[in-house]
Amino acid sequence: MPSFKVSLLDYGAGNVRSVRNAISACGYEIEDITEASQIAHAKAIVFPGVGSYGSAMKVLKEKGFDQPLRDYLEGRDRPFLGICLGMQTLFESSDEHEEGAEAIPGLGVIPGKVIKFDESKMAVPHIGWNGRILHQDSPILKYVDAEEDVYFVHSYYAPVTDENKEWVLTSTTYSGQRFVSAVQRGSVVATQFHPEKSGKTGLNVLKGFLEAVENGTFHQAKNIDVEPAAHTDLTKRIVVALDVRTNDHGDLVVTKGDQYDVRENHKQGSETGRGGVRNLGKPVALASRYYEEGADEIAFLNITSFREGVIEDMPMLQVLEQASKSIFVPLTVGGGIRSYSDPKSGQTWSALEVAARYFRAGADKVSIGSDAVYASEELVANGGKCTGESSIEVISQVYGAQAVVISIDPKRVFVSDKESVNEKHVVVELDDDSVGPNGERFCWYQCTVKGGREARDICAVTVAKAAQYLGAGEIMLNCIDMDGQGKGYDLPLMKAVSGAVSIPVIASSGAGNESHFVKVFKETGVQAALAAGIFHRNEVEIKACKNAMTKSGIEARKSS
Ligand code: 1PR
Repeated sequence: MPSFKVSLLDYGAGNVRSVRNAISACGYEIEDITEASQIAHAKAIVFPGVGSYGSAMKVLKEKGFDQPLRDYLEGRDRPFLGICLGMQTLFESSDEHEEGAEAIPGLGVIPGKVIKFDESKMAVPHIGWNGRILHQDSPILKYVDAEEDVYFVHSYYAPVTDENKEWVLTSTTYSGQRFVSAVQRGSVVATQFHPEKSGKTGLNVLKGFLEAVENGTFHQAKNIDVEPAAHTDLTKRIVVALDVRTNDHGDLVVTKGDQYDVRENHKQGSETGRGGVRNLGKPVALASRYYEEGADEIAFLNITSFREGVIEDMPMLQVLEQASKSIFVPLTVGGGIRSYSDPKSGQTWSALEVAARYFRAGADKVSIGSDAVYASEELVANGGKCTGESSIEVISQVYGAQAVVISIDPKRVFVSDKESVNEKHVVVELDDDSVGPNGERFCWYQCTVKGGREARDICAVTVAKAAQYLGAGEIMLNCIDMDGQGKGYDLPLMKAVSGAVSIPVIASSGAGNESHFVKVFKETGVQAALAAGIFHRNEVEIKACKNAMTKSGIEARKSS
């Protein structure tokens, strides 16, 4: 039986539902800090920073939490766990501020400044699973093997310096840049990574911390000599997608199409010659299975959202609420992330309000499909001038680029020569495996909206670049021609888009076996590969894909 309640410093800036769920999963109750006076009496404070450095510090100040927190942290003998921004605010200042403004002062507990990753050398943000180099042997990490990877998502980092090195618990390298990935001094602990999103490894970090509070064993941490050349690598991710919709009986099911057609074909006796919606299982149960089997991320896509308003579509919110209680890897939700007005009541919701509902329900990222195509068209029409009003811009401004994924649903348009295509479209040369039905050696990838139902006069490369410019943090790149075919990813498309943007690209559509994952990672610049059908039909195990990747020298997540 736990002897204390965890005091959660949730200053209301965003979704900390997963942190709450992870603490509960470790068997602890939570007490919210709503008054500054509670800080001094807390037994253990967990501070999951959300939003930007400036806004976090501003809210701490406005609520009068900043000085009581400094006092609490002063002696290093009161248990504290900061997460992500909750670690960065412990430093003296951060460069995360508006252009031209001065560095924002932090709590100043750890010497040094938080700075931005160099966008000219690496994709920013640093998103995904990466390792840890141990600088201290600490009871906090008692239940975690040194090799296990943890989940990061951040654009700013604290470098390891002579001034802060006695604080460093672990460091991590990203594209050769070493940064502080966890700190501990006395009972003050903080992680740049997200324990609540790092699967069982993350829960074990939390367990180690809570047990050290319980037993008062923080002092057992001992410094370790670190090999200067030690480094870690960002792993390539495997994402499982669950296409969700209501079937003809009104049940919410996971389905899977062939080239986006999710109905059984040619059902005998049916008037239309078409069968019902394929039912491959229940969303939360399937997602839980994938979590247990090692999925690095899970995406729920409401594939009929173009028909109804997402706010009305409460089952998807419930799916997220349920899933986030027991699934501790990043969750993305897509379908219907746009502004919406209810014709009956006349009430309207902005895209930001829709996204906020999903973040509060437990989503870490929202994925925008049709609306991203419209926003890109508008950007091009405006000669590259942003309106500041698109769903990508508004959601990214409030929740950060890492929370905004763009889902692109292109179809191939084969052509025999480059010149016959309007010059605004990027034409891709095809390899021998992908030539067109009439031997065409080129194609451009035409974007669609409404789940592939309507083609638009804009290509996938243009939408990807526009979306990055508008503030998206990641691209989920489907291909309708390859979807459900099991013949492998569309490599020319993956190459063209990942080569045109600096944000991570998730390859999607067409995975049929382990070798397809190896191929897409070896031959293109994508950072993640998504599959649906092969996992739903139990044809291939996630573990087998990771083994094949590792055998081919591709880093895959190591987990407990
Ligand atoms: O336009 O913002 O409302 O978003 C709609 C979302 O729903 C988009 O992300 C769009 O891709 C998705 N969507 C719409 N219709 C379908 C459909 O299948 N009829 N699903 C659909 C797209 C993409 C992946 C798919 C992969 C891998 N699904 O989730 O599962 O292609 O499949 P595979 O491994 O079996 O080949 P908006």
